[in-house]
Amino acid sequence: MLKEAIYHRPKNTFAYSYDNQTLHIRLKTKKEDVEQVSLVFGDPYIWEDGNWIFDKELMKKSGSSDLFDYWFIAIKPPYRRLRYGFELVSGAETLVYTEKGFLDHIATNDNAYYFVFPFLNSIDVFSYPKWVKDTVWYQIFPERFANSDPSIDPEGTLPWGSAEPERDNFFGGDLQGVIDHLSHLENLGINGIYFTPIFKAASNHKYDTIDYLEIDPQFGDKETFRKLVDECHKRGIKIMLDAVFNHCGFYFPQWQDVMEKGEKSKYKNWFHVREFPVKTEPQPNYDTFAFTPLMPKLNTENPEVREYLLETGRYWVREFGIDGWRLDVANEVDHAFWREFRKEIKAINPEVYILGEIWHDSMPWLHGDQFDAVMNYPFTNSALKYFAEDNWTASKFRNAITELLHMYPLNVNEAAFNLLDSHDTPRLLTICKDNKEKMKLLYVFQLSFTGTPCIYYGDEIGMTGGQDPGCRKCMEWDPDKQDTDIFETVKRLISLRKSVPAFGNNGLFEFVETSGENLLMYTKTFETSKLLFVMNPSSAPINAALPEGFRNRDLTNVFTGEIISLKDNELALDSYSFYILA
Ligand code: ARE
Repeated sequence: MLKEAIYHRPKNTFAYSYDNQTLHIRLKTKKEDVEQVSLVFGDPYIWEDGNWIFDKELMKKSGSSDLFDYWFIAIKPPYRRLRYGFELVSGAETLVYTEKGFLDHIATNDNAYYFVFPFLNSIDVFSYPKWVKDTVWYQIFPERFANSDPSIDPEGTLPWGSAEPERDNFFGGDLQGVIDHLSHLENLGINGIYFTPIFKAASNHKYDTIDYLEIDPQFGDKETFRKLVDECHKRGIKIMLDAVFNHCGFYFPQWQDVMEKGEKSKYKNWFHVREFPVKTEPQPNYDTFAFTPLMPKLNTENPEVREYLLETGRYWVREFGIDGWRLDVANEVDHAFWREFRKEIKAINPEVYILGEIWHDSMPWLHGDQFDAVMNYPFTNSALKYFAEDNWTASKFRNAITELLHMYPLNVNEAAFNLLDSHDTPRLLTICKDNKEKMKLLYVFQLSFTGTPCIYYGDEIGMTGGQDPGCRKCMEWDPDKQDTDIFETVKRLISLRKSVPAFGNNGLFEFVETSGENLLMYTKTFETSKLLFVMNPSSAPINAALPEGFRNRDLTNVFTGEIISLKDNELALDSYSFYILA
């Protein structure tokens, strides 16, 4: 047994409270090294004749990557406290892994050896707004969705779709345009909208905020925004706004005051100015987002800045009833601010979804005291490498997704914001090199995976576009130019996600090991209902030998409704095809 690879550490992704009664315990061992793991566990205070009383229960393998096997058990300690260790069997070798190292037997004379989950306090359980589990999001870049009110177009606005998007051109998208096209979203089955920034700013992307408490005049006014929120809520559609608290825009009045008065400005400590006078060239002598002089970084350790931003967060929840905040460049703002932000927002409405924009491992923000979730770009990157770019084999993809699922507690995974592209990346169809069959496979995976999925505006009708600004074209509203085949596929998948419990977030996701380079199979299980997803993202047809539970009986293709009878339990898959079997 390779002891160096055996790892457990309580109170993070290896031992956590899943709900008020349940602990999830995980262990990591070298791949294919350990044949059997049992949890050895008991109440820390129950002894008999000087011996600690323990139970033993087999753990199940919850996944394998290229390096590790992961073991899992859910346990409900009667008194919500636990002492535990692991009995590992590998061939003739049996070891007991405890907090104090390895024993050759289960010692009961002293339970101080063992790991401990001291007490399952309900308030410590990672909780997120449960409506998120059943939400399918649609991301809107407001400047490019629909122009319904030309009277508020900024100077130089171009006719809709008349030119390629540039960093600094405008096409007049506005909030009334969203209201006028809600039926498109309803038809697709969307029940959540994520808006990139809508507050007053100079650019077409509005990440350079001038006034956090005003709607940008080119998008409309507060009355129109209130109408938008009401119209969405009437349709069961949630609204999430984009909070840009890491930095402001160059024309933010407080920054302009610093530019004008330098060290004499009463706002000089709202920012991180390294020396005065302030210089923007050749490099800014103040902290910014990236090296963008037009985006001065805000000093969120300054109590005045904190209160200003906290009031922004409260205001749009309190006065307009928004349902979520997406936090821009969230990883560069201090944790103390986010802890306070969460407290303030949840005090007004505990059901608000707090989503951080972080592109990497985000466990430090996901202990339940800061964010409900992050934008799951590691999911995005793995899915694109396998389904779109043909860079990975099925086993490499399984390894990456298995690692991803074990990077966070299950209740964190359930709230993860699973996107395939965004306003910061090339569009899905472009990444798929215009192969829309590959794109459909990505949607099957995204819409059946654990977490809350997001569709980027226009992808559903086959829009293309490269890296920002290319991915920000005007939405295509000419029905003759919309790809209804993609639309109908996404619509059907969303409908299945909503109507079939195993399909959505309540279904347990498990890979089925396959030998083929490309054949991907996984199941989703909810109570007694089990779905089998079989996918071939390659250009060559392949055969799939179906697993136990889907053999020697007629099957239903849940996606099409057709009944399938297989003579030898082999399913033939054309290139770029999928089956969802029950
Ligand atoms: C645009 C171009 C830049 C150009 C700049 C010039 O993209 O290449 O230099 O214009 O002005 C907003 C606008 C962008 C604009 C940017 C700067 O939408 O169009 O850039 O402002 O003016 C990292 C951050 C992540 C950030 C991305 C862009 O971690 O937070 O970079 N995303 C948010 C928003 C953006 C927004 C900003 C931040 C600024 O979603 O839309 O940009 O408010 C790897 C790294 C990530 C990195 C990612 C993308 O995966 O791990 O950390 O994200 O690449 O670069």
